[in-house]
Amino acid sequence: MTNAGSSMITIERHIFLEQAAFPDASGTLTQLLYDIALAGKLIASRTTRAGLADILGATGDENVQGEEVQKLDLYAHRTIFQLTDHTGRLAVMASEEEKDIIAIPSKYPMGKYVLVFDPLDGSSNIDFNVSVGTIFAIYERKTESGPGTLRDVLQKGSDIVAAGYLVYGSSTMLVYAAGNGVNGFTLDPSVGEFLLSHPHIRLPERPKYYSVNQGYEKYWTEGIKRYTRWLQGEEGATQSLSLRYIGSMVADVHRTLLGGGVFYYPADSKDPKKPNGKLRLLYEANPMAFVIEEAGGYASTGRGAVRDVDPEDLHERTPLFLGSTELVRKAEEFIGQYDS
Ligand code: P6P
Repeated sequence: MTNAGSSMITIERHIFLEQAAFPDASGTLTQLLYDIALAGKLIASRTTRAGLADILGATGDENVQGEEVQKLDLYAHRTIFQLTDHTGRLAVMASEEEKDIIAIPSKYPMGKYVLVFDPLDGSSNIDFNVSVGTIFAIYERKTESGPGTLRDVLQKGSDIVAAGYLVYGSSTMLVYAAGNGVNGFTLDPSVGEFLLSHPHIRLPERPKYYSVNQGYEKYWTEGIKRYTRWLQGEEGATQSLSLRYIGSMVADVHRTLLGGGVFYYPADSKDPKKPNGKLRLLYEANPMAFVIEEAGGYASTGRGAVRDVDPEDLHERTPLFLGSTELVRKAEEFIGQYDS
């Protein structure tokens, strides 16, 4: 008789097995990843019912980005905070929804890790039933002890210990990397377990899609315009890719990871207040860059590796090109050649 479920690997079992690859692991990172998986289950339970409850629509508040805060944004932010603030695994947190760093309440023990997250990215799409997601990255603290500081949070993407995302769509998936490759888990809502569904994800050799908001083309530099035409098969290209753009970063990056190609949000001249484009370095670009590079791809600002950027501000933005290495390097070539 087959051992029922022998091929069924839960995320708990997978993270535990992964931990074995790191002999000096204390298990704290393992526990932190469990915490995030649980937060994902709770957020998923709300996003999949968003159309039913009165949770749709905004709270009328504004977040630090000056963006209308959707109720789900707030729920996701609070869920992640409440599941992680007391565990003794973290020294400090940072969230898209909070202007400053988030201290661990003094009544709780300090930990050695730092968690930065975008609790619900793509939230402007919630009311249209478009996939949205949670993005996270984990670092080791830089300061020795006591409450974590801004210095512990403003770390380069090259110092990431683990990162990943949850995508709340036709199914709920958790995709993460911790230095030993990328693995994807699909939530089985009937049992409330994330099951390993996409082991050892690698970017496909043959790219299929390019992903950018072409509505902003008139605001692009010459280099970006020529790069985009190259992706479409002009400018001496040897391939022509199809355009796919959802406008929800987690969904666009997830498709790029599984289908190959390139996702980019370049700097544009549309908004003088956003000379570096729209995406946030700390909790959008760097975590996704880590995952893509763990899967064999590359992530760039257009001038160099995005994970080499030294952050100066919690909410600083960066131009971002990520996906198949060859395609991202080509973006750097066009920008270097045409955008002095
Ligand atoms: P645009 C969603 O608001 C978001 O922050 C990302 O998820 C997404 O990639 C981007 O903005 C879409 O921005 O300007 O194309 O609508």
